Amino acid sequence: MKKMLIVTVVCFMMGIQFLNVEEVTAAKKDEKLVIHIITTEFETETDDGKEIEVYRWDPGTVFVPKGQEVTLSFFGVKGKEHPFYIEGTDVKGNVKKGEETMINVRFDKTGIYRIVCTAHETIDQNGPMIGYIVVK
Ligand SMILES: [Cu+2]
Repeated sequence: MKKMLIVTVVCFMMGIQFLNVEEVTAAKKDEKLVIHIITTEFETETDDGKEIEVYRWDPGTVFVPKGQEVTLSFFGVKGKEHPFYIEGTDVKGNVKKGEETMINVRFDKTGIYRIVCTAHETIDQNGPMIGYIVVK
């Protein structure tokens, strides 16, 4: 039991170590940061037998450093296609199943920018398929 605890603590500390390495790598200004986002889908059935589903960006929230050019890589996994725009910018695109859509962006102002899929924007449209880019 004591051994298990020690192993757990060591694994936890190594996890923290890896996290630090990750942050240092991502913070390098001369390297292009690529942020990967996929399209996914959740399905379930309510108690009265109604099937409901929602399309999502995954991850639903990403963090981008202000003033740094980053590449957003969207890969279509679930759903035929997802036309989208990024609020507060002129960025528009479309993500199709099995295809990767790459977009280079730079945000010069801090804030929260929403990635809105126009096909699944609301609950009625099997959404909300809205992601959040946090620029800090
Ligand atoms: Cu969509």
